[in-house]
Amino acid sequence: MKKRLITVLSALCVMAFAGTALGHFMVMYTPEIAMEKGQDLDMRILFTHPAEAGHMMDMGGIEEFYLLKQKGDNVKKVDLKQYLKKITWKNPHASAPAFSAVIPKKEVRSMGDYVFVMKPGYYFEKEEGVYMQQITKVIANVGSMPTIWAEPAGLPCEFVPLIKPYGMWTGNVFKAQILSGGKPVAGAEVEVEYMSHMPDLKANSMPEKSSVAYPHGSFVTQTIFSDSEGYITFGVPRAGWWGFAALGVGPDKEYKGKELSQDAVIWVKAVDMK
Ligand SMILES: [Cu+2]
Repeated sequence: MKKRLITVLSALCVMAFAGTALGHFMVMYTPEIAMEKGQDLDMRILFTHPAEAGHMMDMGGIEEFYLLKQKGDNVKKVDLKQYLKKITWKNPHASAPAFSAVIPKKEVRSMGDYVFVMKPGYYFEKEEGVYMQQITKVIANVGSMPTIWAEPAGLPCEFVPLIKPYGMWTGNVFKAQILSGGKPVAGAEVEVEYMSHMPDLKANSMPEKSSVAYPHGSFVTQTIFSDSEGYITFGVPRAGWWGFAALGVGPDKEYKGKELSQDAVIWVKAVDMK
């Protein structure tokens, strides 16, 4: 009897927690992350609900935007803030301030991995009375030579992949460890969404039509948890872009006297085997 009550209560807790800020994703997008040669990378940074081309949020500017790449035995950090341009991103029923950036070829020329990191400002979610900040990572590769993709980037919180996030087939299992302050986070709640409305970089918008028919709301934002050592596993059912957001795992818990959800986000891309 006692046991059952605890189960019910913990289920309610999980549900209440899941209700906070469901399906928000910082999106850092460029069409191709597995490149043969270095090239200009056309990027967009926006804050939305990508599975629905839904509601958009003002991310509160960008605090940090840089890439990490291997140079000799060291990892070199290249600041990319100079390339940011303010834009307005328009979804069918919402729009918000966002950013574009063309990262010139000279920054992504040599073979190896490029870890892009973006730390936005703070977004205040009025309904919940909490601030949100999603520290976002996307890993690209030039020339098929792997370098630093599996290394922690030293972020306040982050996903460290255990499978090349730019070299995944449809049906592969995405595995990653969630770190906060460099330490694994057990039992972290992770939301997973599919980019079912592909960003249109010319129009700076997402199309109205979804590429997925969702049979029930539960499929729009899937929820998984990290295990006791901070690992997540997720079988990737479809080609395209998949976003993972570990909620409230970051070390900062408060901003301007209000609760802060400092989240880790990573985007990965799967390709069909032909
Ligand atoms: Cu929202």
